[in-house]
Amino acid sequence: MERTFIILKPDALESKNAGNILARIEAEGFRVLGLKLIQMSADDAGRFYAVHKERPFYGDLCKYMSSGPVIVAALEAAGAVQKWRDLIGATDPAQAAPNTIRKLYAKSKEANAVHGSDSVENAKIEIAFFFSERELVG
Ligand code: RTP
Ligand code: MG
Repeated sequence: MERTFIILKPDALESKNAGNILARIEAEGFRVLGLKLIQMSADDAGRFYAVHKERPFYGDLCKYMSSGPVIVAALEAAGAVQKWRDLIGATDPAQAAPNTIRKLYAKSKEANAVHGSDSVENAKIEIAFFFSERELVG
């Protein structure tokens, strides 16, 4: 079984779609291993998105991701990383396929409802960034 790491971003909580997205996670057959509501500091967001440090949107992204509460979760499924990325759709909701989470709930390319790890390796790093082993079910 594979793990992925996801975030319900500030816009998803602001628009009260967290429940809809969690229901979709269950309906699509993911097992939730860990889940919590947090608010990242700008410093947390900066470290989490360090891979994007040189990108022009990095500063805005860190400010945005620390602007309100988010829900972080570790999910398990067969092929969880790609399964989640297929379910969320393209980064820009205007480009996202019908019925994907970003098509349904994202507001813009930045405020795009959800995050998903882009590889199994990064999923491990991202889960460890937010969760201790004791916070994950076996
Ligand atoms: P994520 O990492 O959040 O799952 O999103 P992603 O792989 O689809 O997109 P990525 O290229 O990794 O970008 C990370 C997040 O940065 C924001 N972004 N803003 N204004 C812009 O042009 C722009 N481009 C990216 C989005 O919030 C994106 O999800
Ligand atoms: Mg990404």
